[in-house]
Amino acid sequence: MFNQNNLGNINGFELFDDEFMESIRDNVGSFHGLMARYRCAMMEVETKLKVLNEHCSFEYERNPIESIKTRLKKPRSIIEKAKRMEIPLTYESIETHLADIAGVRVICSFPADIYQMAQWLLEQDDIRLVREKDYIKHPKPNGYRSLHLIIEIPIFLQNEKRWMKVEVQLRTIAMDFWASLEHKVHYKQNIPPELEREIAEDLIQCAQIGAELDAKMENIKNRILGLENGHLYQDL
Ligand code: 0O2
Repeated sequence: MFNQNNLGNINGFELFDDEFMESIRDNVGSFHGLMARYRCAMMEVETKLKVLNEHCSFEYERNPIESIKTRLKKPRSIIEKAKRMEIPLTYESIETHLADIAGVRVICSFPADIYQMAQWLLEQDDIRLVREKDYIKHPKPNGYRSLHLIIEIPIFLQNEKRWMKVEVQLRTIAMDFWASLEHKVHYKQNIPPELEREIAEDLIQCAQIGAELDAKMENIKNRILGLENGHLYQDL
């Protein structure tokens, strides 16, 4: 049986991926309802970011955001993550424990823009910060850089207000370039083991080059705009 509070009714669910996927199909209405709520939350966050970008456009004559991408985690990825986390396969538990079902990726022009956009977003009174991971100040060992925010945002339905979690990833173009290509390499299956280590080292080096590029471009921008400390927005 597959209902609102029971995604699979499966004991030892690790053995029953296909059965689980089947049960999603059998109770597709509830699953679509959940995904629709995440989609609404993503739209709300995307709109807020577009408003901030538009604000900068008339206030400062520049756009700090290059592009925004949104994605909903696929059912299979949701199950795999739930399995890894060893949480029950119920809607309630998935909503509570999985923070990245709805993802918004924000590509900014410069590192300073990332922190400014994040600050302005988090200052809004209908946004709650759940968790922040700063992989820019503290890159992952493989070189990955991005600012991750898990936020909660309310969506208003017919008769209720629901707080939904959304993962916001903020990156520069250089960080996104690296992450996109690393993702492809990472998921390529046929890398010989003797090459793995070499490739990992090269990827770290590429990430460092990306970080230098970001710093240099930011410095050029600051010099052109005559910003001694880089705080374009300080007089707002
Ligand atoms: P997809 O398809 O991009 O969404 P947590 O969620 O806090 O329990 P988790 O999942 O490790 O723990 O979260 P974290 O560290 O914040 O990273 C989650 C997402 O960041 C990933 O989502 C990627 O999008 C991105 N990411 C993190 N590390 C790397 C990395 O080393 N390389 C690349 N290319 N991306 C990374 P998913 O779900 O893995 O994939």
